[in-house]
Amino acid sequence: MKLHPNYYKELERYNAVLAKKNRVDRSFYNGIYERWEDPVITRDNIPLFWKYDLDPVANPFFEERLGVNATMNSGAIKLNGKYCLVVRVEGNDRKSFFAVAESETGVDGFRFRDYPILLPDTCPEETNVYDMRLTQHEDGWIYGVFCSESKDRSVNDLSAAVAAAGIVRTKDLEHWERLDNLTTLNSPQQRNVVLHPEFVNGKYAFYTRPMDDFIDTGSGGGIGFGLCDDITHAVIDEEKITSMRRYHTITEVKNGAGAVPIKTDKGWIHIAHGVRNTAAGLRYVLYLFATALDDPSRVIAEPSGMFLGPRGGERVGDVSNVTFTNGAIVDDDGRVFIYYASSDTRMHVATTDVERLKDCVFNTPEDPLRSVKCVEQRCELIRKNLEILRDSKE
Ligand code: M1P
Repeated sequence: MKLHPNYYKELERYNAVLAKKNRVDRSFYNGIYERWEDPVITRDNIPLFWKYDLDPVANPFFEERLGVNATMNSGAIKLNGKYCLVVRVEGNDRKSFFAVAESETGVDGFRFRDYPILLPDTCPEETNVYDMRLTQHEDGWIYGVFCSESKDRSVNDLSAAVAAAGIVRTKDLEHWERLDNLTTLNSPQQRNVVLHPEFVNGKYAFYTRPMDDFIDTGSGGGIGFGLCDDITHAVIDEEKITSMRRYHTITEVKNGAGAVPIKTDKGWIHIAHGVRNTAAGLRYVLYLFATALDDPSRVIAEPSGMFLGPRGGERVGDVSNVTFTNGAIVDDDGRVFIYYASSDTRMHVATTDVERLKDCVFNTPEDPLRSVKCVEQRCELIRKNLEILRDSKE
């Protein structure tokens, strides 16, 4: 069958996107990580056959029938030698779904598998799903924990919603078993829930985000932590707070766990997101903290301020001024690929290694929480450096 001529034009464009080599952005330096010139996944990575009806009789003008608006917040693991992202794909209809995209390099050439993930339809009330965290657990399964959103029918408000943590598991990112949603007895809503990769005291351990409401975390003090016995019917009866929200910091309005924590000899490194309010709306940035190896809920290092925030074109998108991560991959040689979305629109990568991350987490000073103390902190650094500079000239 002869296809519409525009199909071949669009296919050429799609192939060029997938073939384009990404390069480190040399205009940026902070010593901690590299940024890359191009996003790793945009809606241009979506196969044409997901969007167009290729039948020239049914679609004589070669019009998009099921468009895709955004590709963002992706879980990440390395599987069978490939860098795999479970991408949050948002259709033009506003509903999100999950799809696996794979790359040989981790920084470019991300190709979606032929079909998106069709989750077992076990929750009739569920309207939307998004932001899957992928955990390669020591029990041998790969778990996906995601936000399962339903309409809140308890109030007379069309946009009121309830967020819960959905749980699936797989061995190959192809066949998925849906488990019960997580129940947290003391928190009515949950989002940004992450499964810890190891058992803690013989139990499954989750990082949670206690919330009073769908948007506001309300009295929720920060990122929670709780244990459960049975992952197939996960119930957490007690959440304790690990990384706390603090006044006049990047976490003042909310925070949430991001990538699955990275195990190092000095502690678990967490890459989370913090949210503050501004006159232009909420601003989401990434930040780091570390917890103890013998108790992954106990914070042992809290470097000051943001780790990564939106920059240049990253600042603009469907929800502007946002960077958000829910996936990172650590290679056997210690290289770390931090996948982050900008402004709820596209996916990027920042690359570093475990040694640099450790150095950043454990040697960046803490936030002294008041301007005058911050100036003292900076003056101390300046004094020391001016001495070093003087000495270097002698
Ligand atoms: O729009 C920014 C982010 O908002 C939510 O994060 P949080 O629950 O911390 O407010 C999430 O819905 C996330 O998907 C989104 O990127």
